[in-house]
Amino acid sequence: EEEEVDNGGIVANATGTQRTDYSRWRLQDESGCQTWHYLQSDEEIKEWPQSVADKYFLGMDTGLPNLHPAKKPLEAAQNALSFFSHLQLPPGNWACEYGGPMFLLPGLVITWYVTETPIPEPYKIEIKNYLYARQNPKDGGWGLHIEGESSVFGTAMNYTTMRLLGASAEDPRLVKARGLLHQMGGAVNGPHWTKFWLSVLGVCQWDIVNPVPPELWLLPDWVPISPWRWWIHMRQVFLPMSFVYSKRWSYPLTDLTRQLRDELFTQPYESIDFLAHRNSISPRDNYYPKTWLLNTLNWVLVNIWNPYLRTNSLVQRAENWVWWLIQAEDKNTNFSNLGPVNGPMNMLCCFIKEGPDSYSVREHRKTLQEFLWMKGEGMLMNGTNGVQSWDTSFLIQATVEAGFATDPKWKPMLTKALEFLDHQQIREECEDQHKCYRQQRKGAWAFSTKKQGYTVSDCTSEGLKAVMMLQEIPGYPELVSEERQKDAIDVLLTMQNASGGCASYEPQRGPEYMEYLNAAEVFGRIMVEYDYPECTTAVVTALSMFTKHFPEYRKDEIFAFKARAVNYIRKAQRSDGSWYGSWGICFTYAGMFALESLASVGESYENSERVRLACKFFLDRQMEDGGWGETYKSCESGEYCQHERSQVVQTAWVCIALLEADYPDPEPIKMALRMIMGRQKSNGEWKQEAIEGVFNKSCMISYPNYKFIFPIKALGMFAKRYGNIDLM
Ligand code: LAN
Repeated sequence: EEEEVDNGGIVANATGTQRTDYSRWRLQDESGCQTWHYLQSDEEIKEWPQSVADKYFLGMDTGLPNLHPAKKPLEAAQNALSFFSHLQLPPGNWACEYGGPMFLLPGLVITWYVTETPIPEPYKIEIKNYLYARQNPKDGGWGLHIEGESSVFGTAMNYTTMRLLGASAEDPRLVKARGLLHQMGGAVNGPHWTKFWLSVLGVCQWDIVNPVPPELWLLPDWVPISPWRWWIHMRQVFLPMSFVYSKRWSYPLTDLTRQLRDELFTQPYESIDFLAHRNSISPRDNYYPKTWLLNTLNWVLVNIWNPYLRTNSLVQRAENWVWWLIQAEDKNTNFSNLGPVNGPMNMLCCFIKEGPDSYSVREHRKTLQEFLWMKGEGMLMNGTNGVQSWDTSFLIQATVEAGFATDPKWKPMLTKALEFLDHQQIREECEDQHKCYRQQRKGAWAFSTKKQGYTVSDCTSEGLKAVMMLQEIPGYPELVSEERQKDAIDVLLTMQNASGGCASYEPQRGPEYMEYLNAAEVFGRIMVEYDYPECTTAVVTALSMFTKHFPEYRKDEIFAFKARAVNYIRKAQRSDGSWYGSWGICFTYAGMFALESLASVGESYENSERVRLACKFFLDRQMEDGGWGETYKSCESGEYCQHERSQVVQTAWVCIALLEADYPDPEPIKMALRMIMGRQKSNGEWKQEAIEGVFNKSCMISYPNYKFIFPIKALGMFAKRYGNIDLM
């Protein structure tokens, strides 16, 4: 293949596919705000050398040395930590690709297009490369997530993205994708969010979009279905979406969008009855079909409410209130926004309301960069603006658990990590906290950064535990004071549901029957908060650890909280001994947490039927090579689905579970750890296997650092219990 050199190191192969020069990419991390930069001049390149972490993320050779082959668990853990320590970033945190969902880039790219935001050439090239790399080879489409089968959502949205980034409709890969899209009935069969984005782009007419009435925000707070009671991700997406819907704002037709009108449908654009397709949806996209209740409500909104009852003054009031809430979200997050869906949408609202060159639009343009990530396949959009606090907390805990924290070799690394958590603890409440329905947050940790600033029950717990674990070791500075630890506890104590369980960002605020109004079609369990064994366990263990240090602080409340929480864990166990996981795949993940909860109140294999049943559930599923492996189908179906190959991460989870349970026979755990050690590379790393995480039952998301964190923890726990014995 002939390669032609362009400026900026961009090359094109014979088929015209371009590629940037990977040695020019750099990840910048300023207090956890991560952005990727493509260096243009030789001078810049000299001044800002590429780090090992950059190279690793880009899939380049890191040059890290081969290590002494591990025979014992702690040797394997040391080797892993040696490798992983090189990936720590200057502020002290770890980072990684946080991809998986395939519906995020389209929202961003459509927003860029309609707000006429210039897209740097290297970004354009590498986003296309990523989407080509993730196109399903079988049928040419894209799914909801990287491992999912092709759907209209994935295919219509990513096809559109490709075209907006300059890919030709005649490119054989796009021809194939279009063929599949037509086979699935075209974009009219997409879910609600496809119809929304394509209407924004001016490729669909707004009649095809099921109602997103901003008026709902005028409901009094006591109404059980008031939006402030919904799961925060849904209400924060609904918010800007309702603003745009209310205005029926569309980008003026361009040559390109005119072409897309021809390409995305199976019949001529002019002949499509958009209103009639409101409820059209392909079976592949219809994970959670709309209920009769929602369909009726939509019918009333379209046929009665909108034409006859929706007065101008009502619309004005609703839009004003919604706009106020959008601004509050922007202000409270410094334009980071809660996530990758409402971020672009909020920017679009600012564009509509304040114009293309307003301060708000310019700020959004900047912060949206923080969602992008470069890897060997190209550029993708992360599920959050990073995994900073979460992964850093876990790494600290695994390292302490393995007994490495007292080793001078790891002290600088761990001190840096502690400094990071110190900086990232949220120190004050939001402005207008109650008016914008925000949960208490002073003392909390977010999943990513303090700037994003959203309390999460388990992120706060894991952050607090990591801090306490290090600070009690002589030689580590006390950075997070007693008072600030108590602030974290104050937040946690607000997070319990009536059931005793804990949810994610807030305690459950609305009734579970709200799920009848789930309009997204592609996701399950999204409308309100639920109980999660994972989150509940994290809070329980944080409270326990805290009580050891400060036995008197809010003693009775903590005691009662824990009792209720563990009771919930007991009740959530299924009759086969398992727990369903909501944020990791799936039973192996939740089981690890649940058994940790039970262990924390003294329930183990020896004294608890429940724990024995849980161990049996796992042992019945151990694979021949000693490992465990379940596929993402477990999350979708609610039944354990064996993977064809065992998985390092899930195997580590089960080892931890069995060790927490004090399972009496070490043999199955040894076998599992041998499998894990056997897969370790000579430089200490493990290679990426199947996807690890999930949200809303149907969408998977990658946690690439788990393949370091959990094996280190499992190996360390084993050595603590059985000694650092030869395993290989
Ligand atoms: C996350 C990521 C982290 C995750 C854990 C901390 C692991 C969990 O225990 C609690 C929930 C939380 C914070 C979580 C919630 C939902 C998120 C933010 C995500 C799975 C990452 C991406 C996802 C978000 C909803 C993606 C955007 C999609 C929409 C449907 C709005």
